[in-house]
Amino acid sequence: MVNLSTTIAGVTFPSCFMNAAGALCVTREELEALGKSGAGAIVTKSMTIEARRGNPEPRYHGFVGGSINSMGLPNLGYKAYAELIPQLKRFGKPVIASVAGLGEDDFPAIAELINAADPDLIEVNLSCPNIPGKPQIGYDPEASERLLKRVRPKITVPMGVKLPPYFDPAHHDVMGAVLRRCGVDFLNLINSVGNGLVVDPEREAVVIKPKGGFGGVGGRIIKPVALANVRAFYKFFEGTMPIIGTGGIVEGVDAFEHFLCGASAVQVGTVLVEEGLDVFGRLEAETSAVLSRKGYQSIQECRGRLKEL
Ligand code: RRO
Repeated sequence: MVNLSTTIAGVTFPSCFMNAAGALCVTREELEALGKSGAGAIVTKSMTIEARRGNPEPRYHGFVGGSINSMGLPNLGYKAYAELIPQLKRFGKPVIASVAGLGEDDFPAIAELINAADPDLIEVNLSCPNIPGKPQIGYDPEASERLLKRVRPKITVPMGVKLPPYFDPAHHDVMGAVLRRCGVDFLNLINSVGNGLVVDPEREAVVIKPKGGFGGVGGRIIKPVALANVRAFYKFFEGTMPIIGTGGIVEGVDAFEHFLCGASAVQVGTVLVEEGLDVFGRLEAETSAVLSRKGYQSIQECRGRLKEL
């Protein structure tokens, strides 16, 4: 029997598969549905101080190979999630609260109140690509360090950081050093590949409305970028940093590739939105079959074991 349970920063997850922040996790109803589903955790939408309706529609578009979104942080506001968290914990699986903000002062304020609601883990989102006029914090190492040093003392549960994709080893090294100095407990790699552009040649038009059609790209086509970031940070921290792999997981074998690169758990965004909550059962069955065919009995056994030539 293959064991698909896993541990991130000392917290045990009954299954390694969970929703990525943003995917079917904004409202109470969606979060409760995740609680009842086969997901190994409930991850909230990234939250801001005030409730937000988000960007104008259309703001999500699925296509063969992936998706593009510019949701613009639609969420209920942090106070609503703080009230919901104790109820969500009754589903008997970890609750991960995703904390965002529209400015640097928002993050510590939200982190403090959300930490008091006692989620199992908190993920600090440094990588939303879709707020007009606000660059992704994760691409500014000094701003990231400043912010994480303010947030760190407010959080007593394991604190993770969700990063944007980096495309050069120098950037992995700079950000790795920042994360080490800031006492980060786990990483989530990667957020969507920001500011991509999908074109509909028939209509000769963009496919989403905000930002002239620019948005975060997710799904199957970003898998190599996600795997590279998981691998780079796994190696930077010499296997000691727990990593949630996010990006391009469509089938069980994709999750296996994330584990080989160094992930201990994985999240699904695009495929969850496209397929619905039954995706968790399918991915579990497929991943069990892959691991068993390869002779592994657990994720821990294959984690990080990617061979180099
Ligand atoms: O809400 C969004 O537009 C959004 C967020 Br906060 C994020 O972190 N990543 C993304 O692809 N979309």
